[in-house]
Amino acid sequence: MKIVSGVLLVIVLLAGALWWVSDMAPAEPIEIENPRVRLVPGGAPMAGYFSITNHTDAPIRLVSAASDAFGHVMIHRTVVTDGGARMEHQDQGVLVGAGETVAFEPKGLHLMLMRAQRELEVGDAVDVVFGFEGVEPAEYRVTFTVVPVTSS
Ligand SMILES: [Cu+2]
Repeated sequence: MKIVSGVLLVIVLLAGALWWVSDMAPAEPIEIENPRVRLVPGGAPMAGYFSITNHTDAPIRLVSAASDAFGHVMIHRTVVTDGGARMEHQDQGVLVGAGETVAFEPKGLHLMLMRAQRELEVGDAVDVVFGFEGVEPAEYRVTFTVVPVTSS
């Protein structure tokens, strides 16, 4: 009898611990990792890369990006065809499924940051405000680091 109640106590404690852990994480519904902008001097457009993880249990959509450091920001995807590579504006935004991660990376999805408002250098920080549908809050401010154009 004593053993049974001891086992029961352990089970109750474990369940409590599991509930506590699942209640703790994740802190943020959206996680953006390794945000970086490849420096291109001379006023040419620059590409921004990062990965985005949706920690909610419903799909979300990245619909906009803006930055005080640039005159215009677009969401692009590089599409490679027989004739070469071209960039397509993602006018429907980018869907991130529940629990999924989408990578913005070279030769794929990227932010196209146009008309830098000041001369940038490697190591500078640039804020980008992302707009989302399907999650609250709908706006996320993310600090990108300016990296050499040769970095991945
Ligand atoms: Cu582009």
